[in-house]
Amino acid sequence: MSSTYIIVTKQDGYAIAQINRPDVLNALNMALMAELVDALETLDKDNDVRCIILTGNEKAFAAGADIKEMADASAMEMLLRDQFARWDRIRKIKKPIIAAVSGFALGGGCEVVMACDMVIASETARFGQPEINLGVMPGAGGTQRLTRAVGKVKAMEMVLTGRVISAEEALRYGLINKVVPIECYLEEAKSWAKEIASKPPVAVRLAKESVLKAFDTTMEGGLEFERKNFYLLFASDDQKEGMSAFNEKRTPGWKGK
Ligand code: DAK
Repeated sequence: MSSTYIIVTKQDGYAIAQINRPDVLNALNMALMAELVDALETLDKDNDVRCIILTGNEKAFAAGADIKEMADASAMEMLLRDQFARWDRIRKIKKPIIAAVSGFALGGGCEVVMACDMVIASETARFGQPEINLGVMPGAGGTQRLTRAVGKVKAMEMVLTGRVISAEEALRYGLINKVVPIECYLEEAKSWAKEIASKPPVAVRLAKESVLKAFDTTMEGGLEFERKNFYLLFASDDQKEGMSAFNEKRTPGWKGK
């Protein structure tokens, strides 16, 4: 199911979707974004896949939306192209997505990373929202998700100055989960994906949904949502199996329902 710009491989219960437009540091043009979202949605429906790794190459995860494609557009063209509606579909993916980042994750690239659920980075990874230097500002979550991840003052610094931060700094600010040497970042992401793929899939799905709910609801609404998902899991075979296996001191065998 690989396409022009996205290479998909599957193994051990997870899939890797690799952004592949290396000549322009994986700049995200419309065709690439369409293929990326299609690939993620296909993997979301694939029963053999329980976790998705999204990655680029060693030099770039993605250096942003394609500036050449946007440069001459009018506001009306930007609105009517509706190219960015696709970006919203990434956050509807139900399976966990791990971003494995090396090199540049800038502008739209950083925003795609922030739409993922966890982030493993190589020591060479660089994160930033440099849109201010182009006369614009972030448009796909860079003012909202970044602020929630790193807090107001750091988000202001990054968005208003366009300053790029290192992997170590991103770790310190809670933007990413782990930094590893460049030789290991994909292997590390694979080991996380394999671990998540070994968990009961329905519980993983509802747990992801519940954590994401924290971003767009009140505490009371979120707790209510969490509790209902918790109760719902008692309708799954996997809950019966998980708790029986614990009591019988054996490894559970998940059915995924
Ligand atoms: N777009 C198009 N081409 C790009 C690009 C980009 N974002 N980034 C790099 N390239 C191309 C370069 O033009 C160059 O192509 P050639 O000249 O060889 O044809 C090639 O990639 C290699 O780049 P450099 O020669 O510049 O490589 P360096 O190592 O010297 O520099 C760099 C790497 C990452 C520092 C530099 O390339 C750079 O500053 N790139 C631009 C980074 C940037 O400003 N990114 C933000 C773009 S704006 C929205 C959703 C998303 C967005 C907006 C709205 N909505 C939902 C509403 C997103 C906006 C953006 O991301």
